Amino acid sequence: MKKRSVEELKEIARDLRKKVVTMLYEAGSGHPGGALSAADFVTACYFSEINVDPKNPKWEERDRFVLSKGHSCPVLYAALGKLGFFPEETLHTLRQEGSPLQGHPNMNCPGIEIPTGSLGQGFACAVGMAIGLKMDKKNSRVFAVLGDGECQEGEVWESAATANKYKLDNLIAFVDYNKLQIDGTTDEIMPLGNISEKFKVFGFETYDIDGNDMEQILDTFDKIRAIAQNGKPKCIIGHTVKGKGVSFMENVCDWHGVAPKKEEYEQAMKDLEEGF
Ligand SMILES: Cc1ncc(C[n+]2csc(CCOP(=O)(O)OP(=O)(O)O)c2C)c(N)n1
Repeated sequence: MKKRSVEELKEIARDLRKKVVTMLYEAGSGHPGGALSAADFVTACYFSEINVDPKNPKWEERDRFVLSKGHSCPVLYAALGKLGFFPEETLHTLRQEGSPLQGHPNMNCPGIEIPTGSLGQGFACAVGMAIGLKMDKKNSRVFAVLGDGECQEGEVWESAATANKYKLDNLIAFVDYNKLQIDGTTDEIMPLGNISEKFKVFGFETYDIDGNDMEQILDTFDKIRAIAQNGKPKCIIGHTVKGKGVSFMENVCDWHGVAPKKEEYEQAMKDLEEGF
């Protein structure tokens, strides 16, 4: 993996965000909020931490990345395109019939490990992958991104218990804790209590960080690598902002699953280019 500076990674995250907004604008539909909140973690994974080979997506020794909150896939597509898993022009085909880039990820897209979108299932698959890698005595790791709303699913906790049982220290979960879901705050819809403590009692090593802070994400990866084989799965609780980087989308629930119209698109690109 090429060594990149924090500044370079922040620039990549900004580029991914611009691509997300552009893809959704062109498609006329999709989910901006959770894609923008997860952009820094996705960047840190793909451009600094995980081992993948865009020219050989099925390389056996690769790390696995599972976007369990599959609706946020535009940011994953933007990362995969930038890395060369497929031509970047493909990003313009988001959600079109026949495109590998569907509204939720599927296996027609190079680099996608498992179809996701039904919340909870991706994490269960990630746990299964981590078990499989252990059985095969591989050193690869599995990174899984979950939403906080997704953590209301029972399957998440069945999977967490399984990760504990099988001592999956090769599993790194990231909860994109942006405090919002489709139509309200997670606290209003179904309070989660202390997510960090919950994962801890399920046997995870936990890390509470600002999930939009590149330095903190990289620092956490360093900490995780330092205790890589301690027999415990890891969970990063990344406190994030839904819609991060776009002034009128930040912390606004209505931007969960709506594409920007022309003027909104132009404003969003200006915000991402110049800051606000
Ligand atoms: C099993 C299941 N139930 C319901 C949905 C519909 N759904 C799609 S996104 C979403 C909200 C998810 O909230 P969160 O996990 O916090 O995602 P984020 O805020 O990061 O976008 C829901 C309920 C689904 N995809 N799967």
